[in-house]
Amino acid sequence: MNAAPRPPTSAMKPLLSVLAGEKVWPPPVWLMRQAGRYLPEYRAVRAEVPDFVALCLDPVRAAEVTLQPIRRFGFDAAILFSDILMLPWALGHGLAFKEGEGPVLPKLRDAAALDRLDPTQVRSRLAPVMETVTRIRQGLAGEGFDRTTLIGFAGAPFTVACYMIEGGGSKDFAATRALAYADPALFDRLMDVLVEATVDYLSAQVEAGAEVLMLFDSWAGVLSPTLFRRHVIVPAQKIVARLAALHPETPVIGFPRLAGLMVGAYAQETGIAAVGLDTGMDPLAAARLVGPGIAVQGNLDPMALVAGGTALRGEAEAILTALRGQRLIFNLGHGIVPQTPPEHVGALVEQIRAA
Ligand code: 1CP
Repeated sequence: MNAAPRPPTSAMKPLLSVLAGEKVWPPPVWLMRQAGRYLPEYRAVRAEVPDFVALCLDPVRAAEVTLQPIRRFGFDAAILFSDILMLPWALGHGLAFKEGEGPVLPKLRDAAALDRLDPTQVRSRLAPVMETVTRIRQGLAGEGFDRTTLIGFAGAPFTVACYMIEGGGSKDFAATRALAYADPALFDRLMDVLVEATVDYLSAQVEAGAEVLMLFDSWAGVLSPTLFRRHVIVPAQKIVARLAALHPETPVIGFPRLAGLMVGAYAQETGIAAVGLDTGMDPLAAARLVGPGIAVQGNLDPMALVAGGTALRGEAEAILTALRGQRLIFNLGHGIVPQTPPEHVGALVEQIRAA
């Protein structure tokens, strides 16, 4: 067993301090999808590797694009450049990214397809991702980013299952929800496979150098409260408990997007250190539901970042005012969109640092 979680000290990186229970002001700031197509330097690397899966499996380039936004903006966190769908890929499920279409996967609808998944291959097939993690840690230290924390991540089992069952993106994941009601035993078995594989994958990321982990449950909010408990809260509980036993010093941030009122139960019952709020959540009301023991992360509208100017300043100020002096990690309510002007990101970081 490792030592108990360290008490916070001001010598800690700001993000780790907030996650350890300290109130840090101005709040640490990073942005979901901060590496990506809005940056010309990302587009240049992307042009060298047209296949997105190949980019995620290229440790030198993946580490490079992870560091690009840190060099430009000095964010408090770097997030591993990869994708939540690399886990189904590693399970042997198949994955392709089609230009302009997003991800395309085979549709998992029966026990035969589930039985074809091979969890024994996850660590070896994702070894290049672990090498990326190690390279990012070395890059951050080598370039003097001593206050920047490295976040590893995975999709949460329900959101990963959404893409595996639906065969790609969807606006409401109707086939996934229908299957959850029609064949609960099959659905539970898929969730169990994904819980195990996710623990294995995230644990390997910590061993490689990740300091914080984040679970992206982007489609949690399409579920009824009953199914939300069964397929969002319970799997997150299992993953966080297993990781806490393996790596007690590594905090987990959960992002149950569109959870609405369920955010309170999610935050209190899963064992996470911080909860990500999506764009539609009132930060003060959400923080009350979440309770004092858990930090909140969020939740600027990515479209305010596209607009810039007074709209951006006003929206950022509203979050800072609502949670002034609280345990806040400033972020967006969802990922940066490609049309975002990089100067607006710079202006936002300046505003947060002056808060
Ligand atoms: O063309 C390109 O360059 C690919 C665009 C892209 C990028 C930059 C995809 C395809 N994935 C990523 C990277 C990525 N994805 C990261 C890297 C780190 C960072 O934040 O900078 C992370 C954390 C993700 C996570 C991810 N992928 C989520 C969860 C968060 C969210 O945005 O809701 C989801 C749902 C995905 C699936 C995915 N990957 C890519 C696309 C276009 C999609 C969405 C498909 C859809 O449902 O429409």
